[in-house]
Amino acid sequence: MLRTIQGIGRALWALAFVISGASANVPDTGRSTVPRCLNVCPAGDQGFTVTVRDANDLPLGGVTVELFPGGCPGEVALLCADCSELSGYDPVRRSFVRVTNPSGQATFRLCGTVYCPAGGTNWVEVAGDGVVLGFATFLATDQDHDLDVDAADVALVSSALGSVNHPADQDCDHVVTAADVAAVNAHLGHQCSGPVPALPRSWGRLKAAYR
Ligand SMILES: [Ca+2]
Ligand SMILES: [Ca+2]
Ligand SMILES: [Zn+2]
Repeated sequence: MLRTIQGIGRALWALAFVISGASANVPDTGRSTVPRCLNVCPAGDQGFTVTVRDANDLPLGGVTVELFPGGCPGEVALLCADCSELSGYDPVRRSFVRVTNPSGQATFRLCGTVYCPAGGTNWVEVAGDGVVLGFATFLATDQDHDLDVDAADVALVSSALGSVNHPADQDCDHVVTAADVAAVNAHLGHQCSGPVPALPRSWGRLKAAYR
């Protein structure tokens, strides 16, 4: 009897070791931090950070963070050619990739407009080394997707006031309010800092390249 109990104890200890061994140094969904809003502006002045931690709450460096449009296969990414940061865009998977620093953080400052033509929320799957950490939504200041923020973009948000789960939402509270109008207004005049492709011929090319 005693031997059996000792045997069970050893087995449990071994199991606990295997479980802890499997979870340490592996991204943990509950401990990691994923923003709900993935804000982008053509000027690249909006950023968001994903923080990856393991089951022991330790930050994990060297983890590949991917923003994958799992809920929107038709995602359109219009990216400025001249951005201070490489886009890390994979045109095949239509995803954006960064590697976490020693603090477990991957910060994205994208220049351009990323959106889902079908609309919707939480269509971006955020993963760390293949472990899904959460879901989020790209939100663009450039509402009409011509790579600038002007009065037309502000007007689009104003006309959507009161709408629920609308792409004009900028702060992820799911309702378009005066705060969202103010948020886009704050980026008025922002555009790609490099040459903006001439419309409409290059527009089509650019779309084709990033679709
Ligand atoms: Ca615009
Ligand atoms: Ca809002
Ligand atoms: Zn801006």
